[in-house]
Amino acid sequence: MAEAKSAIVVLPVARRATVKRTTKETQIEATVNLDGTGVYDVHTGIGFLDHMMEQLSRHSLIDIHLRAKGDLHIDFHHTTEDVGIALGEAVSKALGDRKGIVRYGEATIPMDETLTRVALDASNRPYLIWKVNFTRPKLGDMDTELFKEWFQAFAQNAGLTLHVENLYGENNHHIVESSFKALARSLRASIAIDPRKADAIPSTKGVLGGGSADGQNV
Ligand SMILES: [Mn+2]
Repeated sequence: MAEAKSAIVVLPVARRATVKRTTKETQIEATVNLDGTGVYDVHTGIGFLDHMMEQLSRHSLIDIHLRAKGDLHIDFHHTTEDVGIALGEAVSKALGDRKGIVRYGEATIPMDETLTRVALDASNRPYLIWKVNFTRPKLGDMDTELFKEWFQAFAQNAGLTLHVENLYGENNHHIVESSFKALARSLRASIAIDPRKADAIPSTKGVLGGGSADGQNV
């Protein structure tokens, strides 16, 4: 009779985090599971923002539970920005010391007539390049100028060098949605655990973030 083989199953450390953030302008609770399946439950009070957060979850495979109550009677600015902050903080917290991650990600996403490219470095060195222009002031009830605010807040708090460029496109809904989808796919690639280097910090410096003043050795 053959000897039973024993399988050693190494369970990965759960890369999950919850962030609660309360100011005079907004109350937000964001929970992420970086190793999810793209399950989401999102209510921000802004329909279009919900739609984008759902796309982000679906295409990054990050499970996102998000509740936001903001001062929408003023406008959508505080809620949009603070959702970006809270979600970014949750992603950064869940990444921990970022050990084992692939670190870089990129995606070029078509949506009918539109093409948008994102390249990112999940190195904990926040920076946003935003080359996205809109020809309409609003999508639904949302000011299109607020999308840059969300990306800025998310990049800053998630610790991403994030470059977003709309290469071409006409439909403003497609332009913004392809930006979020390209972010999602880039994020998915960059935060994946690299099976060949799962124990290593992906930097010759041995640590990610807080780089030297000249930006070298990262
Ligand atoms: Mn859509």
